[in-house]
Amino acid sequence: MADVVITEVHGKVGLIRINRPEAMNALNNEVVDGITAAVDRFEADENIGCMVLTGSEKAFAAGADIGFMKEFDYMHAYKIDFITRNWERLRTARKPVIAAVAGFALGGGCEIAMMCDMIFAADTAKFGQPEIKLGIIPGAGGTQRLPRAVGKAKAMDLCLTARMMDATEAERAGLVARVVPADQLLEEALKAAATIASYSLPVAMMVKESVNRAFESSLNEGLLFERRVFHSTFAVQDSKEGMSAFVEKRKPAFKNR
Ligand code: DAK
Repeated sequence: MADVVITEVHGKVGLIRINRPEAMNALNNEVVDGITAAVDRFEADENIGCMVLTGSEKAFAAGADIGFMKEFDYMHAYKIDFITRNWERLRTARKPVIAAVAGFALGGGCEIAMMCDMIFAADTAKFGQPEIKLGIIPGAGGTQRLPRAVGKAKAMDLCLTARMMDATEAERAGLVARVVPADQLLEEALKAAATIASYSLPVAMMVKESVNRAFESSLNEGLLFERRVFHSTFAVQDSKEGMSAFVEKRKPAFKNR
């Protein structure tokens, strides 16, 4: 049987691909555990500076595997801590992660994309939280991350009507960082990831941590956090290298120190 999650290394970028074409990349435990293992591996690999999570041309992921989920009862979901038990690894990744989305990103597919640091969308991408059609609610972060990304009005619209949003609307609404032609999606995502990976890794991690703080604290606390982290960059050798290289009109040679 083919691996449901495939990993590749492209220079300093770790690529993670969901690979269940027969089920529109629907997410089951095997897929989520596979993503977790891939993130663990790339986080531990000193050579990797950024990750890209992608699916297929047709589907990034069409949500949770409905066949697997329909057998659940409340006590089982509670006891195994369904979703929480293996879902959070992407959120806790310290290296930046780009979601490269083509085709359907529905339910858990949209939610897993939103756990990444930014989303690049092919012009074929379609985002949605259609759980209400199944008699459930978005339960893997959708009711919390979607309003933060697109505002309450559009989040309510998507979660309550179950309609899909195309890439243009998603970019306009702030869910998506860039929209690119479908045949250039992976290339663009890998290129951006390579750019990120060319910088000092600890500094890229500090940027990510600081931007994320904007969603988890008041402006005052967030600014204080940012300022302290900024001060600490003067203790990073790579900041000396970056500024010296600029002044000396040469390319910096970052050492991740
Ligand atoms: N689960 C299982 N199979 C799926 C699937 C899904 N979510 N989505 C598609 N498939 C299968 C179809 O059954 C079909 O299989 P065959 O009949 O060929 O055997 C095949 O993929 C192709 O699908 P369609 O024939 O339906 O293709 P269309 O182009 O007509 O439509 C579609 C594509 C994506 C619009 C449609 O398939 C669709 O609406 N899919 C369901 C979308 C949805 O409701 N998703 C679930 C939302 S609930 C979790 C993490 C998160 C969550 C739960 C657990 N874990 C950590 C495990 C979150 C919950 C949700 O996502």
